[in-house]
Amino acid sequence: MSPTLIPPTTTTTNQPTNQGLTAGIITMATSRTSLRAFLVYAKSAIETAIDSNQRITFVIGNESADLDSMTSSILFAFVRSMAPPRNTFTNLYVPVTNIPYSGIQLRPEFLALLPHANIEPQHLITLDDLPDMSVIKSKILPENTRWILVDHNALQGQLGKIYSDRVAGVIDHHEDENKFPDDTGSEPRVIKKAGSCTSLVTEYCREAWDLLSGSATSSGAAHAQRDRLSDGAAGAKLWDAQVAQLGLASILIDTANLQSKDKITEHDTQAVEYLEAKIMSCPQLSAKFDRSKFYKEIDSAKKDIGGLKLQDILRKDYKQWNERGQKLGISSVVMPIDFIQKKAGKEANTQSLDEAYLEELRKFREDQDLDLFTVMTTSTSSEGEFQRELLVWAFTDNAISAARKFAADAREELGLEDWHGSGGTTHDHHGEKQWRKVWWQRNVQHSRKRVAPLLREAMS
Ligand SMILES: [Mn+2]
Repeated sequence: MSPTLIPPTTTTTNQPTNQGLTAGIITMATSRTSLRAFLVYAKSAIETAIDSNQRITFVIGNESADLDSMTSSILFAFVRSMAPPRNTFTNLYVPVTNIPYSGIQLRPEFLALLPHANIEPQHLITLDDLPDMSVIKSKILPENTRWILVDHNALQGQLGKIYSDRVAGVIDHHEDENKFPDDTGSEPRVIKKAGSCTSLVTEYCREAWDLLSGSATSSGAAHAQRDRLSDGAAGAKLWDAQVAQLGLASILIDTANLQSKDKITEHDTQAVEYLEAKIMSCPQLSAKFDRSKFYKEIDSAKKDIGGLKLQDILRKDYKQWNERGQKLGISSVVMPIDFIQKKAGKEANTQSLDEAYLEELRKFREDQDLDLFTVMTTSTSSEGEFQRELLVWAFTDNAISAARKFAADAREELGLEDWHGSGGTTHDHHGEKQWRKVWWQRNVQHSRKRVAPLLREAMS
């Protein structure tokens, strides 16, 4: 027999096993498994935790639930569950995508990517797999949980109200909100600048993943020879390569296929190299894998939002904050305002595009009950240049002062330049004072990661 690359308990079936269920604590079998089987198992573990009052560790991404958040949580949970640190709270880490299940359909890039990892939307663990927010506290006791945050560093929303004290670790590339202590014991506290959070997760998991895989990063005749002798090893390589593709997709999307000089860091280039090596050492994938083709496939899926309703486009990549009792919401849209106008005009069946799109934004704002609503667009100009538009709309007196302050304070840093028909005066809407303005944001390196803190600062 060849030296085993994997522990002897390896399961090669696609079915989760129950052997990890022991008295008291839910444990994942240390066996290697496919992502598909892992997710099925992790999902069932939530039910077990509820039914038998057991401990559970969640790995959760941010509320915009973009590709980066989804893959960060999965990559971390997948590797960490198979190589948990000693004396850990639980051996199993359950990755949660921070949206209801219906939100997956709004993310065509998810639908394009998941088959590469041999999973389907229903394998993802979403908020719908947790108890209803009104009863979750009694079904999953806070003291029975631990939360690892990826792609954000403060647990938001209803979950934040109940479980903030139970945050045990974080890996993120947003501004540090200093919400929890420096010492996180055996869990990470990594907050660094990087194009993609998935790059930081990859870096963090690398050592453990290598131990699991033998030396999967190096290829060569010796390995090939050895692998032929072991179906289990070949299976593990495929599973690793599938997960690697998930991670790679996020990093490529976040760095424009490693072309975006403003965003890319050493963490990203190294993570891409590492993940790509995992893909290339899998015989089933290496022959036909082409990074640029892969990037283009996911990127065009992401931009293919023409089939979505405008309200869905606005909530597709959306984040919300409470700042001194005021509610701020920011929608990121991968198409320009011009597209939003035409879309709104079409849906309302009217020629008056300006009124139609403003009406749609107003409706979104009302549904979310916002004081301040911002839309950030990204697009490519006819000359092929990456560009950003920024719309800020204030609906209350406090928000109006904040918006004016933001306009003055952030003008230089963001390179704000008046947009045609840009507004910028207060006006009455059915007796309510409002303020709205649109800019070109010429300093395009600044994403919501920077714009959100600037807006929040102006509100405080
Ligand atoms: Mn991110």
